[in-house]
Amino acid sequence: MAGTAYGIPWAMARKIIHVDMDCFYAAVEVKYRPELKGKPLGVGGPAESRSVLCTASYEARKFGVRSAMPSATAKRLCPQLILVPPNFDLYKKESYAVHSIFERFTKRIEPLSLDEAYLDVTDSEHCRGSATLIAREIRAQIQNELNLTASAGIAPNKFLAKVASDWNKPNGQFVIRPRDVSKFVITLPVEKIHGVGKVTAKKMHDLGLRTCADIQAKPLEWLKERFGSSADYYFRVSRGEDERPVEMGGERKSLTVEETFDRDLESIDDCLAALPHLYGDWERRMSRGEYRDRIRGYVVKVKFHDFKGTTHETSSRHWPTEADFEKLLRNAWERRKKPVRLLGIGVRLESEDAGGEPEPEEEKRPWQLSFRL
Ligand code: TTP
Ligand code: MG
Repeated sequence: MAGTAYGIPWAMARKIIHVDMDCFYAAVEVKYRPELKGKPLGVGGPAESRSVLCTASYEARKFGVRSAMPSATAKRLCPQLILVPPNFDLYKKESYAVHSIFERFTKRIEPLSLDEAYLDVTDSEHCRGSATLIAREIRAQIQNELNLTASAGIAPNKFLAKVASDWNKPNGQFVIRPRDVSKFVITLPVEKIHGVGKVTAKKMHDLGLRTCADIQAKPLEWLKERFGSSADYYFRVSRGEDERPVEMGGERKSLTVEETFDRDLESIDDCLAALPHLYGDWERRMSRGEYRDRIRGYVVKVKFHDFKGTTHETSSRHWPTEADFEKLLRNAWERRKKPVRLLGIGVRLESEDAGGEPEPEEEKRPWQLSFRL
C-alpha cells in the first residue's frame, strides 16, 4: 500500500536502532593491552583445558576461528593465536559505560546481553530526530570515549534493526527505511532471520525456502504444518513485520553484582577473599545514591561447581557493610561446602510506588534459604 508501512503512515513508523559491539570481549582485552592490537586473539581457556572460545578478534576470524569453538581447534586452525582468559568484570564495566552513552539519547533501551541493545529513538529529539545520525553519534561517542567500536542497524522494527546491524559489521551501520522494507526482505536469505539456526535453515532449504520471498509465497497454514508455533513469526518477519516493543524491563527490584570465577573457589576462605572486590563493585553501582532509601534487604547468591545455587537474604533498611555480606556468605557456604563457581551480592529494593505501611524498623526475618537449579 503506497504511503503506509504495515498500514501505519510513514510519519508514524517507529525508529529502532540495534547496537552490537564489535568482537566485544576481544576488543576490551585489546583496549587494556594495546600490544595485542592487530594480533589474532581468542578469549577463552588454554588449548589444553577443553574450554571453548567466547569470541575471537577479526584477525583470528580470518583463519576460521569462531565463538564457541574449542580452544584446541582454534589453535590448530591458527597456531599463532593468542589466548587470553575472560575477565567478565572488565566486560561488565565497559558494558555499563556503553549503556550510559545510550542513555544520553533515549530512555527506551532494551539490553540483550553485555554487548547488544535495542534503542527506540522514535521520540528522541537528538540529531533533529534522525535515527541514522543518532546511531552515527552513538558509535562516535563509543569510539572516542571508550576506544571500542560498535555496529548499528536502523530500521522500523527490532527484527530488521538486528539484521541491519550485521550488514556493515565491523564498525559500520546500515539503514532500512520503511519504504525500502518490502524490497529488502525479498532477497533476504532465510538464515539471516534471528532464530533460524543451521537445522531450521537446512529444513527450509529442503522445502525450497531460500529467501523471505519464498516464505512469503506460502500460506500461513502451510507454514504451521511444517514449523508449528514458529510459523506465525516466520510469516510476519518474512514480510518485514515485527510489532514487538522495545522493552525497558520493569522497575529495578534489586541491585546485585556477581562474578563467575575462572577457577572454582575451593574453601570459605577463598570465597571471603573474593568479597572485598565484589563489595567494591557493588558500592560503585550504588554510588549514585538513587537507591539508598529503597534498600529493603540484602542478599548473597552462591552457585556451586555443580551449577546448584543458593540465595541467602535478610531484610534490612540499612546500607549493608562488608561484614553483613560476610555473615550471609558463611551461612550460604555452610549449606553445601562445595567448590564455588559464582558469587553475587546485593540489595533488594522497595518498589517506587509501594505506598502503604512502612516495614517495622526492627523487623528481622530469619535467614532465608532457597535453592535454584
Ligand atoms: P557477539 O556479538 O555474538 O560477538 P562479538 O561481539 O564477539 O563479535 P561481532 O563483532 O561479530 O559482534 O557476542 C558478544 C560477546 O558475547 C562476545 O564478545 C563474547 C560473548 N559470547 C560468548 O561468550 N559465547 C558465545 O558463544 C558468543 C556467540 C558470544
Ligand atoms: Mg557483538
